[in-house]
Amino acid sequence: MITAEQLEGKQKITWCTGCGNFGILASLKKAVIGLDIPHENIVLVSGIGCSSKTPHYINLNAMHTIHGRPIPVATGVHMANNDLTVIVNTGDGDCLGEGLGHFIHAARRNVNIAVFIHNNGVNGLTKGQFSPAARRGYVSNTSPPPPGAPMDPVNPVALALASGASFAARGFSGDQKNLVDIMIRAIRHRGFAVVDILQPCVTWNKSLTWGFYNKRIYNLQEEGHDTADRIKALEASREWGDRIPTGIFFDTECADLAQDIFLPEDGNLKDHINDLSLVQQLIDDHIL
Ligand SMILES: Cc1ncc(C[n+]2csc(CCOP(=O)(O)OP(=O)(O)O)c2C)c(N)n1
Ligand code: SF4
Ligand SMILES: [Mg+2]
Repeated sequence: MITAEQLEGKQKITWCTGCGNFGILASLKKAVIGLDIPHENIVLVSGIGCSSKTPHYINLNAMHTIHGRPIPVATGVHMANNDLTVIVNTGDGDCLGEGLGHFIHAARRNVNIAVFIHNNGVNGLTKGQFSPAARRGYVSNTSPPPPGAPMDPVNPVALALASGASFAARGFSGDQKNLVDIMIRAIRHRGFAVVDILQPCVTWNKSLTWGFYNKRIYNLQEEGHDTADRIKALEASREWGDRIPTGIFFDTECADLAQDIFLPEDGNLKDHINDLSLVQQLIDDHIL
C-alpha cells in the first residue's frame, strides 16, 4: 500500500495561501492511498497553469506537458501501456480553452483515463483573465467593460455528457470527503471519467469564493439521483443558482478505445519490438 510519506512531493508549493488547489491535492493523495494500486503504475499528466503544477507536489510518475495538451499526452501514455492508471490534472483554461477539442474527442473515444479539472473560472497563473468557465458578466482585468464576460460559460459536466463520456461528476475542493470518493470512483472507472472540481482562486476570482460555494453546494447522491440515465444527468448538470449539484451525475460501462483498437494478440504497445532499421530507413528516405 502507498503511504502518505511516499507521496510527499519534493518541491516547495507556490500556490497562494487559501487556494482551492490545496484541497484537491490533499484529496488526490487520499484517493491514491485508497486505490491500492502499485505506486509505479500511476501516472499524472498535467498541462500549464497553477493547477497543472500538481504533479510537482505529489511523488508519482508524471509529465508536466504544455498548455491545452495533457489529454492527448495522457491518451498516448495509456495506449502505449494499458497497465498504467493515468490521471490528468488540468485547469479550466487548459482543458476548456486550448484543450477543448482534445477533451471532446477523448470523451467520444471513451479513452480510459480520469480527467480532474481544477475549475476556478479564471486563468490563474497568467493573472486572472476570465476563462471559458467564467460566468456571464464576470468582470476581470481582461473582460470588456461591465457587464463583463459577454457569454455563457462552458459547462464541463454537460459537455462531457454530450460528447459521450462514460463517467461525469463534480466535486468541491472544500468537501474533501466526497471529493476523495468521487476521485476513487473516477480512477477505477473503465473509460473516460471527468470530474469538474470547483476550486476557489482566492487571488483573482472574487465571485466564485469559498463562501459562494459553501452556501450552495449539495450532493446528488443524498437526493437519490439516477446515475444510469444520461438525460437526467444532463438535466442535473444545468442546475446553477441557489443550489449547485456535486457528486456523480453519470456512470455507465461501455467499450473503451483500447478495447476497440487492440486485437488480443497485439497486447501492450510497449511490448512490441520495433525494427529500428526500418525507422531509420523512413528518416533517410523522407526527411534527410
Ligand atoms: C500554448 C500556450 N498558450 C498559452 C499559454 C499561456 N498560459 C499559461 S497558463 C494559462 C492559463 C491557465 O489557466 P487554467 O488552465 O485555468 O489554470 P489555472 O492557472 O487557473 O489553474 C495560459 C493561457 C501557454 N503557456 N502556452
Ligand atoms: S492565482 Fe489563484 S489558482 Fe493560482 S495559486 Fe493563487 S489562488 Fe490558486
Ligand atoms: Mg483556471
